[in-house]
Amino acid sequence: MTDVDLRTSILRHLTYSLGSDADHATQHDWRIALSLAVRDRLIENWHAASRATRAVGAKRVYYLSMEFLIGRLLEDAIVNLRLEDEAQQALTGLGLDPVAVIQDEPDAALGNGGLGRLAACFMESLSTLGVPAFGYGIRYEHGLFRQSFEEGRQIETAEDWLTQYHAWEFERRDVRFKMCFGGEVVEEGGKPVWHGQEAVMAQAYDTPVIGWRGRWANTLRLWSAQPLHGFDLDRFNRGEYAAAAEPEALARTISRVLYPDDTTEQGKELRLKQEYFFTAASLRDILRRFEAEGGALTDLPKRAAIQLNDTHPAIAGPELVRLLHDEREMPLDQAIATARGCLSYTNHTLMPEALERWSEDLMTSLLPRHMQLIERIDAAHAAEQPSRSVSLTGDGEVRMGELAFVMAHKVNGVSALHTDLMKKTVFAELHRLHPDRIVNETNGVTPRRWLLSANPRLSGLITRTIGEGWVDDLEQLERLEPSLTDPAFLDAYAAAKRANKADLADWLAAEHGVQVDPDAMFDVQIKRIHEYKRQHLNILEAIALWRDIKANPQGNWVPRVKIFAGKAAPGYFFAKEIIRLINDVAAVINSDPETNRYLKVIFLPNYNVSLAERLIPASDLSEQISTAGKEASGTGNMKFALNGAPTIGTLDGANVEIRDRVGARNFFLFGMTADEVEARRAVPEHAAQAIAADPRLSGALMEISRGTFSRRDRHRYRGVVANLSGADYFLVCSDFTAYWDAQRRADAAFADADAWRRMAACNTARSGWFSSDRTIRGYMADIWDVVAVRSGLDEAMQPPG
Ligand code: Z57
Repeated sequence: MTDVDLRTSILRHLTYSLGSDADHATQHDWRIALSLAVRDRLIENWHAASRATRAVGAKRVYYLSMEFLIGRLLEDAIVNLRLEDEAQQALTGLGLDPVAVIQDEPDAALGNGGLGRLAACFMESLSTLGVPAFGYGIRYEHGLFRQSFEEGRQIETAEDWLTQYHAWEFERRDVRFKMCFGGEVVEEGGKPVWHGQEAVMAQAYDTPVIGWRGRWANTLRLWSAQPLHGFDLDRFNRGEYAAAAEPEALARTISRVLYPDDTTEQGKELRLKQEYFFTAASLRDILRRFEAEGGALTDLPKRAAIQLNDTHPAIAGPELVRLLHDEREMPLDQAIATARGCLSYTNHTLMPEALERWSEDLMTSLLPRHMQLIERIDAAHAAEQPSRSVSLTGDGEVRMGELAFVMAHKVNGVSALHTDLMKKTVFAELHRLHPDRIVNETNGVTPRRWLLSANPRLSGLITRTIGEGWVDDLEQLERLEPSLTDPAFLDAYAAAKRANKADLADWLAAEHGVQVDPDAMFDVQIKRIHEYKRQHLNILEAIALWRDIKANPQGNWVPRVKIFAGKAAPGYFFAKEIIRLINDVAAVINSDPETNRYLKVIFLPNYNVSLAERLIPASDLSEQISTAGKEASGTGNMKFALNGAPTIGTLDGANVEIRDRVGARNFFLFGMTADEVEARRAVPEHAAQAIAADPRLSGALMEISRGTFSRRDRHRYRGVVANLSGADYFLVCSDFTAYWDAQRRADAAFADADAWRRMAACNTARSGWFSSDRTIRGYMADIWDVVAVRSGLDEAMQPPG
C-alpha cells in the first residue's frame, strides 16, 4: 500500500489489517496501523538491498550478539524515511496526538546496557552506509526486567514486550534449524560423529533495519526456540495435561529471558545453551546462504565477515570448525584457518568477573564434540608457540576470551585506552605471539537516533546553520566552529537547551511529582549501577554539598538537580544498596526547606533507551566518573557531548578521546589515571587516609553512619560505609576531593551563562568523530574487508514514498 498517502494507508490498515474502525480504535490500534503503513514504505527497498547484494556477490557482515538494545522502532523508521511531516499531519488530521502515539510503543529491551546498545547503533550505521549485513541474536520473550522502587529498594518485574502485537517482525517459517545438545561422540567409518540427546528448533524472525533516507535496509534475524515436535496428543488424551505441555515449555525456555547481568558472568547452564543455540543457528544460516550462492568452501572468508560481540558467541570457533571439518570433510588445519579467516572478536571489558569461563565438565556434557575440538584447536595453537605459555583451558575451565582470540583473525578493543590495556594485561601473552591481531575501533553512536530524532530543537538549529549534510557525515559539525562566537547562534543554542529542560521539568512534575527549576544545572548520571561506575561517589558529593549549604544557607550556591537512573543486576547486592541509599538521600534532601532551592536529587525508575532519549537532550552536565582503567569505552558519554552537555569525568575509556577532541577547557577532568589507580591501591589504608584528609568526605560518611537518611534503621548502611572506609577497591575515597573540586569548577563555569553555552556548543561542534558511521568504516577497513554496495544500487532502488 505504497501507492496511497500515509493517511489513507493508516485507515486501510486500521480496517483491513486490524479489523478495527476509526470510531472504536484505541491508541494502540492507531499505533499499529501507523507502524504498518510506515513499514510498507520500507519493504521494497529492503528487498532491493538483498537483491543487489546477491547480484554483485558482495561480501556480507554478520554481527553475532546476545543483545540488541534497540528501543522503539516506529519513530526511527519515520525519521529515517523522512516521513515526520506526513505522519504528523495524518495523525493530527485523525484527531490524534502524534507524540502519544509514538510513545505508546514499548521499548524492545533485548539488552542490558552499552554492549547491546552498541549493537543496535552498529546495525543502523551498517544500513546507512549501505553495507550488506545481518544482525543475529535471540528473540527473548522477556527482555530486561522492569524496575520500580518500594521504599527506595529496587523491585524487578518481568518485561513482556511481546504480549503486544509486534508490527516490525516477520516470522520466517521456512528458516528453521534443529539444534542439539548433550549426547555423545562416537566413531563411525573412522570419523567422530556427534549424536545429540536433546533437540530444539531455532525459528527465525526478521526485522528490517532501515538506514538514513531509507536507501538501504538490512535484516536483524532473531532466533526463537521452539519444540521439535508438536503437542503430545496421546498424553493429553490420557489426562496427563501438564506432561503433555512439558516438552514445549522446556524447549521454549532457551529463548525465554535475557540474563540481567551486565559485565558479570553467572556460569549458568541455560546461558551456555542460549549462547550455543543462537550461534550455531546463525552459522548454519550463513553456510546455507553461502552454499546456495555457490563457491568453494575455502572461499568462505571472501564472502562472510563474522563479528563476535564479546565472547558470548565464542563457541562459533569450534562450531564452524565442526561444520567444515566433521560435516563437510575439510581437513582440520584448513577448517581452522578458514574459520579464522571469517571470525573476529570484540572485547568489551577487562574486569575479571566478566571474562567468560565455562567448566570443562559442563562443556563436555552439553557440547561433547566442541570440547574435543577446543582441545584440537589448543594443540594446534600450542604447536605454533615456542614457550607454550598460553592455553585455552586450565583449572578445569575453558577460557572463552583466549578461545575467541585464537580463532579470530582480528581482535579489537573499544577505545584507545582500553585497547592499550588489553595489550598490556589480559591478552599480553597472546599479543606477543600475534602482534598484528589486536586493533582499536573506538565506539560511536548513531546520530540519527541520538541527535536528529532525540533532539529536534538542536538538530533544527544545526541544519539551519550548516545544512543537513551532518546527519550522515557527522564530522561536518565542525562547520559550526565559526558560529561558536556568534551571539545569535549561541542564543538559539541556549534557547534549545532551555526548552528541552523545561519539557523535562514538566514531565518530572507530571509523571514523578517532583518540582525542579529549569534554570538549575541538570547534572545527570544514567547507566547500569556498578561499583566501578561509582554512583556512590556522586551521592557522597551530594551529601557533602547539602551539608555545606546547610552550614551557610545564605551562600551564593549554584542550583543543581542531580538526576540518576539505572538498573542493578538482581543478584548484585551492593549495587542495590547504592540505589536504596540514593533514594533515601533524595527523600531527606528534597524535603529540606533550607536547601531544596539549591539541591534536588532524583532517581528515576526503569532506565531504558526511551528514557535516555528524553534525558540526554535536557542535560547540562554528564557524569562519567568510573575508576580509571575500568570503563572499556562508554557510549553515553558520547551522546551527552553531542547534545551539548560537557563531561565531568576521569581519564577512562573514551572520555580520554572526547576530551582530546572537545578540548581540555570544555571538560571537567579529575581523578587518578589508570597507572595511579594501580599504585594507590597498594598504599595501605588508602581510604582511611583520604577520609582523614577531607572533612567533607568524613562528614558525609558520618551522616550516613548516624542514620540521617535511614532514621528508623540507623545501621542500614553500615556495610556501605565499611566497604568505603575499608578496602574501597574502586577508590571512591581517594578520588573524592578531586571530584569535589571539579564539581565546584563546574559550578563556577555554569554561573557564567555566556561561557557555559559556548562550552556546551563546543561539545556539539567537536563530537562529530563519535558517530558509529566512523566506527563501522573502521571495522570495514581494518577487520572485515568489505565495501558498501549502495552506489551500485541507486538505479535498482525506488525512492521511498
Ligand atoms: C557491557 O555493556 C559492556 C561490557 C561488557 O563486558 C558487558 Br558483558 C556488557 C560495555 C562496557 O562496560 C562499556 O564501557 C562499553 O562502552 C560498552 O560495553 C560497549 O563497548
